Amino acid sequence: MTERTFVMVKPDGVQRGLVGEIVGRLEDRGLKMVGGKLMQIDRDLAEEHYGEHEDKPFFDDLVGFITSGPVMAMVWEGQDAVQQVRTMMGETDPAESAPGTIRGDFGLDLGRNVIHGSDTEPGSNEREIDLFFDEAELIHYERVDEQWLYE
Ligand code: DAT
Ligand code: MG
Repeated sequence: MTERTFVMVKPDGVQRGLVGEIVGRLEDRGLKMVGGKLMQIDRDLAEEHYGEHEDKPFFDDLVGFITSGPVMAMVWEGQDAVQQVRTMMGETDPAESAPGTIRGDFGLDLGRNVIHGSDTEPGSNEREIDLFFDEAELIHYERVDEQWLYE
């Protein structure tokens, strides 16, 4: 099923110069970027984005971290995009993520795990996309290799 997912290179990933590497991996896989912007998240947006975690002990640190510097917010589209990006990201904790995954290749610490991707809970992807992007910011186009990516 063709679907969209929200992906964000977190402040650690931006500061470490990993935006290009991460975009490249998603592009190489065949996923299509349909929206993207470098942005500084404010506290309100951070708290809403991570609302499911508001009662967790790490919530304040998480909000502090995600607002600590620019992030690269993106929307990616493709077949089973939500699950495929989650698989490419690895586990939440980089220490438990396999080599070859983004978190397994570029992180060591749970609180500095480089990338966010929507989870597979139905509706999570669209909720996050709506939170960060206006519909007009999402571009509809075909990539020239799509006929070779999909049967
Ligand atoms: P994910 O980012 O893999 O979807 P999540 O939604 O459970 O993971 O948590 C959101 C972020 O919060 C995660 O990327 C890192 C941080 N986090 C999660 N669990 C944590 C914990 N036990 N201690 C500290 N930070 C945590
Ligand atoms: Mg999550």
